[in-house]
Amino acid sequence: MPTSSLAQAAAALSRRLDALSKVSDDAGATTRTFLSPAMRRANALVGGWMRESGLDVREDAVGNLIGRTQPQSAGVKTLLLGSHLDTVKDAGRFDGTLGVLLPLAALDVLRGRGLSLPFAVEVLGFSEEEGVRFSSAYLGSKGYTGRLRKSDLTLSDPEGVTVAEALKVLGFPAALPAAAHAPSDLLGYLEVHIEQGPVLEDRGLPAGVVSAIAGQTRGKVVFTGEAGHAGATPMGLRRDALAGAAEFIMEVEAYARTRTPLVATVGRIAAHPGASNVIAGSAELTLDVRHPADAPRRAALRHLLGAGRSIARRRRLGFSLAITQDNGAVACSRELSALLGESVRARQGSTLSLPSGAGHDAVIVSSLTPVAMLFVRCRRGLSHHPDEFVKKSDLKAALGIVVDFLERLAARTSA
Ligand code: HGY
Ligand code: MN
Ligand code: MN
Repeated sequence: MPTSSLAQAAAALSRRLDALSKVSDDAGATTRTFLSPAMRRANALVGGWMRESGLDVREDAVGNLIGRTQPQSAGVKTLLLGSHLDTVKDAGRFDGTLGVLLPLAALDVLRGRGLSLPFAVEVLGFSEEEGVRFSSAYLGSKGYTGRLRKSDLTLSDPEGVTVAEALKVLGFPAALPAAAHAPSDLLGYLEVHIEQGPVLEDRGLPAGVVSAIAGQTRGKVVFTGEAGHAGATPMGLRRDALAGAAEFIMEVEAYARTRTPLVATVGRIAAHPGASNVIAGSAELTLDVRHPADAPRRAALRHLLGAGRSIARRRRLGFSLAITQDNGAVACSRELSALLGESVRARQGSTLSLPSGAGHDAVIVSSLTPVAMLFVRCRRGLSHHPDEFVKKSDLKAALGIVVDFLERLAARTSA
């Protein structure tokens, strides 16, 4: 099993992040969606690295990759460290993967220092966090925490394949798994993740501690009108679903623009039949609404539901909004975050507590155990983009913080 100095482990981490980014469903881009062929290859590659670090490795019923330092035993608690291995389309190298691979490097460094931890560690590579394929995020961590519901199994992708069918194709039971652990077995969960925003770079800090994770609601919106001849149908006689969708999209943006820190996004739209000389008979779009507090997010949903209905009425269209995901805001554990803050301060001289506008698996894992998150600076805060970038020196800084955190937690647990 490798034992490394901090510098060696950070260099190896950087090489692994590069290698993993090449495991993709799209040649020339990094794309790994839930239960795709690339996801299986990524699990095989990362599972091999977990074994190199001496972990027992398994895949659970929804394809999560799980590596344990020692078998579960009475009286020995487990610390969870992890993030997700799936990606958005044409993704960067660090979103999710950093939180799965950095803990392996930290264990190698601790082994090199001859430190054996008084608790078990489980490194988690969640199979689905982004919600790209089924427009509903966190299916991996929901499976791990026993929160997967029948309604999740019936979600369908743009090709009409359901989650249950996709699981069966890969040989996973389309069951509803129970939680992997009882809360009493766990010490907590630490997720290391790129900030995906500009704050750390603006403050000149390699890392910071996440205070809370914004609540997030996602939905599918459908406008239905009547397809017709683009040349022969007078403007006043049309029921143009795409024009109605366009008016709705502008309302989504206008509403959110005047209510910072609310953010609302239509990220995908599909018009049917989708021909240049045919008036769109229907238009399907995605909606993503987030806010650090729950009440303003719910108010936004109510407003946009009303706006969609009035646009539809005025244009003689049908309108529907189906919620595909709804997660309240989550506060990180004060105790774990304070300990993490001590490590950040010890390693970089000062610390910063900041909220997360992006969603993370910690939102779901927080139902099982207290969670803490370490944010790592990324260039220009760019993410969900192939130019996502973390400097090698920041990788080393984050690794040093997590090693320090594990040493502090070990000392506190042994005391
Ligand atoms: O969309 C998000 O917040 C995250 O990247 N899954
Ligand atoms: Mn992520
Ligand atoms: Mn992401």
